[in-house]
Amino acid sequence: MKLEVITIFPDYFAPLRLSLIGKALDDGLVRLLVRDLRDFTHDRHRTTDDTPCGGGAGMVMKPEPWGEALDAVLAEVPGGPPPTLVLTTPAGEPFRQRVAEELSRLDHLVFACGRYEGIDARVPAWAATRMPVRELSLGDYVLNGGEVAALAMIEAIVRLIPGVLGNPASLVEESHADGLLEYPVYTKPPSWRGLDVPEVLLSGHHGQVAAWRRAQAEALTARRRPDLLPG
Ligand code: JD8
Repeated sequence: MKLEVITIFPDYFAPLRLSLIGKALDDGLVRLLVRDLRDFTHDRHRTTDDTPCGGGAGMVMKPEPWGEALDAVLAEVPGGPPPTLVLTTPAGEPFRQRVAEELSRLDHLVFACGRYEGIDARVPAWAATRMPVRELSLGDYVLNGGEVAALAMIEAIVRLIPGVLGNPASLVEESHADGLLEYPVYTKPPSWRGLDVPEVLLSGHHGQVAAWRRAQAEALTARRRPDLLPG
């Protein structure tokens, strides 16, 4: 996967060079290019925002720098299939595990990270004439910009790419992977501060362990996230 990010805060994405995502980069499973939006401005102050049309508080991101940045992205895939543009926004479609799975199968993703009151609405409108556009929200709360959301989405997406995680089997039982929350996990010691590991997990009966874990996941989901259960 070729992964591009366009932002006025490129340093936000330095953490992607760490841990598993960093290894995926080193292994060539993912190629990352972080573009500074200010490189696509032409004034002395490298301005990326302006006052909102119609009035109101705050500033809006100008369309021109975004247009030039996206032109630069497209110039690198002449005649080839265009990337999918992911625009993070609180007004977006909810980013869920199934969206992460869908995006993890694409060859080229570009994340547009806005700031201020958001990006001029003509940017996604124009971009949609040149490439698929997904406007996605990390959750129902307000952040100061799109970078944190993009980081979370990128981690959720990249970890699903074959070869990134050492043990792909671990993807199967994860929370939300099978529509349920994850069962509680334990390790040694068998007793800690008067709290014991459930006996079944020490029994060596794999079938009983699997049944206990499924029951725990179902009970936890019913208690904390009944909305995830069918019917
Ligand atoms: C992109 C600018 C800040 C948002 C005025 C605060 C996603 N789940 C999410 N919450 N917030 C965002 C998000 C916030 C952003 C931008 C994403 C660009 N802001 C704006 C509107 C109100 N400020 C997000 N994904």
